[in-house]
Amino acid sequence: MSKTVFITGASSGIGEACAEVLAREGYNLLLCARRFQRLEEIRDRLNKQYPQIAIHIFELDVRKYDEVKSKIENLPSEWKNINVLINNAGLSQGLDSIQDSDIGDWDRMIDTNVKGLLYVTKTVIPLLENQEGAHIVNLGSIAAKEVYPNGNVYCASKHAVDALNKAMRIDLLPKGIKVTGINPGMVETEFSEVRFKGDIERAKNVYNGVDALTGKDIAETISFVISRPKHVNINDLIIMPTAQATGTIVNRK
Ligand code: NDP
Ligand code: 8X3
Repeated sequence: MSKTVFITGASSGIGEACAEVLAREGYNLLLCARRFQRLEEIRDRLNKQYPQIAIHIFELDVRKYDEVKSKIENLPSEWKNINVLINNAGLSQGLDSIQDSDIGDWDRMIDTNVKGLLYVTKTVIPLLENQEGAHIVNLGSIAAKEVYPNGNVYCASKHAVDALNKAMRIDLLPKGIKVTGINPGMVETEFSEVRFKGDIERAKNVYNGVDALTGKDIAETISFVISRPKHVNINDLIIMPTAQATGTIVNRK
């Protein structure tokens, strides 16, 4: 029987690419995000390309615990056997010093990247238990491993994900649920547009002269990670563009 992968934040970027790559690999897909219309377009496109898989979509704001709990607990029964959870929903807001940054931006990052990931994980664990290949994949970042100027709260939120990877690996050990942290450098997605609140020019400049990673690069890595034999877990990966050495040291053409 085909395995089911639940991807949060599947409406763009890395999440959308995971849906595409994992559909190609024959997984059934449970997809959520806030932008439902985007999810409908992705579902319709993938249904045409891969008619052999099943796809279920639903609107979800991972920051709202009651919504997370009720929507996941009330999934149709055939969607309650989840093999893999990809905690991908996340964002950065602003790139300012602590003294100059906006408290609303801090709240959105912490609520989404840390609390949202926890809410979804807590709700999905009972559905992962006893499933073949039970696995949680958490999207961290190079910002989980280092801190760069003005990255403060985004870096802190991703450092928290790094700590939670380790904590989940310990706590979920008796349940046999694998936990993997995926930590990319620059991936060209809507990430910078969101960080710079729709300033497209500023967002484009982030990737100027760099062969950045694509969502597909990350998705293919995740596909590899979740297809290892039962006794093998890849704990943690850092994936960078060849032209990027650290969060801020980049060799631009
Ligand atoms: P995108 O902005 O392209 O995608 C982010 C996704 O998260 C969207 O589908 C968005 O959907 C979803 N999302 C955001 N907030 C919420 C929410 N409250 N509830 C549900 N879904 C939400 O960026 P990326 O694909 O690049 O980002 C994906 C993950 O990868 C993030 O965790 C990011 O921190 C991480 N990452 C990104 C890197 C990069 O350089 N791009 C590098 C390292 C890590 P919607 O708006 O429809 O809700
Ligand atoms: C996204 C990568 O370097 O902009 O997590 O923080 S970075």
